[in-house]
Amino acid sequence: MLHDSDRIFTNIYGQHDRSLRGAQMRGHWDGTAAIIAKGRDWIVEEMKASGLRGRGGAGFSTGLKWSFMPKDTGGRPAYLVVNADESEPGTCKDREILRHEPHTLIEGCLIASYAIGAHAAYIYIRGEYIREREALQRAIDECYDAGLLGKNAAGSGWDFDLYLHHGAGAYICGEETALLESLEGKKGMPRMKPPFPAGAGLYGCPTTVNNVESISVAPTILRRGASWFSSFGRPNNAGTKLFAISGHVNHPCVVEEEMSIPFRELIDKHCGGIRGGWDNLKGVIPGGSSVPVLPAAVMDEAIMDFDWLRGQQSGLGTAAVIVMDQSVDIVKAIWRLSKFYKHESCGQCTPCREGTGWMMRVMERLVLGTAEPAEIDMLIQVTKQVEGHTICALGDAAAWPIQGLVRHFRPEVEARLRQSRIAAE
Ligand code: L3W
Ligand code: SF4
Repeated sequence: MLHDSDRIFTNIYGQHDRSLRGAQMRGHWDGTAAIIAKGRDWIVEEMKASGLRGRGGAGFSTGLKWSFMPKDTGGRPAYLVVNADESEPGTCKDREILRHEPHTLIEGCLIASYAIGAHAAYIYIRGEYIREREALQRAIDECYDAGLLGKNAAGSGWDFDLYLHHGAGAYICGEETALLESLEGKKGMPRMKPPFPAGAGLYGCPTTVNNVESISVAPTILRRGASWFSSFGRPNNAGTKLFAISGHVNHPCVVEEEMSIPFRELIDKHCGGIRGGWDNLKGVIPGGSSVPVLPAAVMDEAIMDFDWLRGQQSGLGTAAVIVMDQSVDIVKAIWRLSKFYKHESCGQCTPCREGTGWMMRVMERLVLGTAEPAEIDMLIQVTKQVEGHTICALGDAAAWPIQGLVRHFRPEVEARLRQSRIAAE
């Protein structure tokens, strides 16, 4: 059980002073130079031991990612790039950090950059986040004025500059290599991996790309210790986590909770339950639009972490929990996601460019009830042709929600086709 004193984000609702002074009074920027003085290896090892897995969707170990950065860069600069392009439908957790807790992120940028050998970091923020950008820039300016950024940042002996760059509203720029392309002034099109950014990232230099939340929790982990952080959640699913809960709950919210919290507890404790009661629950997309929907029966016993949800052929993703009650037309809801992915495909690889269009059009016929029943299996075959055959994960993200729909709601899809046929006769 998570107590208030265990929360990293103590101002997530903006109820306290957001300025540097306020952040310092809540414990941020406390002993930053002392953490840095412990050295690069200590920081990376402590992050590994904490068990923090990336909070941007993929869940890759943050400490391990930092350890990939070469110590000998061959004269090239190293960079930290923070992915604040939060665009995954349902996801609005980083927005709260940017608005109300910007100092957790800025302090995290300094410490992470030192740990990977970077003297500069870029925060790539989504174009629509205008107020968030303003709040973050104000906080960055405060830090420069206070000597926490710039030469000998925070008295650490490390020179460090932080730049804010805003995107222009393309979902694909949240994919790490498309983001790097965009930051370089080019069209946001994903690169083939490998090489991973640690080998060749921004301007071909060693780069670490991390999500806002991953960087923001690092200073508190290092202050309170890896074992404190790893004491929350199940093994391999450590820590506290921001959940963004939307849809048909009584009180949608963003909340920091212990990883591995049961779904029922999360919703009852923070959202006042399901609209119309638990019997009214139909399904949940547990981790942002890219992960497959799960039906109420599965969610009844769900544990909200990476491994449990993966075991159900879904995922924790960004922990954007989209709750749907019985009023939802689930076929139409998934069609809407197909339309989104078709629109956001960058078009450079054929399975995604053509496949997202195919999937959307068949989904459209399922919504209208004009598809042949055999098209359901054909649709699944198309998703298999796209999944795993593309340059970036957008292709998978377009395929998975449809697979989830057919896996769990096939009788509903079939009944819809039968009813339209009867109506047409
Ligand atoms: C060096 C290796 N680095 C992996 C690094 C890699 C990346 C991280 C994870 O997609 C997912 C996507 C969305 N040497 C490495 C290595 N890395 N192997 O580790 O890599 P990967 O490829 O597993 O994932 P990704 O490309 O970062 C992210 C899904 O998250 N998603 C969330 C989307 C979220 C947003 C948002 O608004 N925040 O867009 C939800 O499910 O679909 O599958 O850094 O370089 N051998
Ligand atoms: Fe572009 Fe889609 Fe290929 Fe990703 S999978 S690179 S979005 S065409």
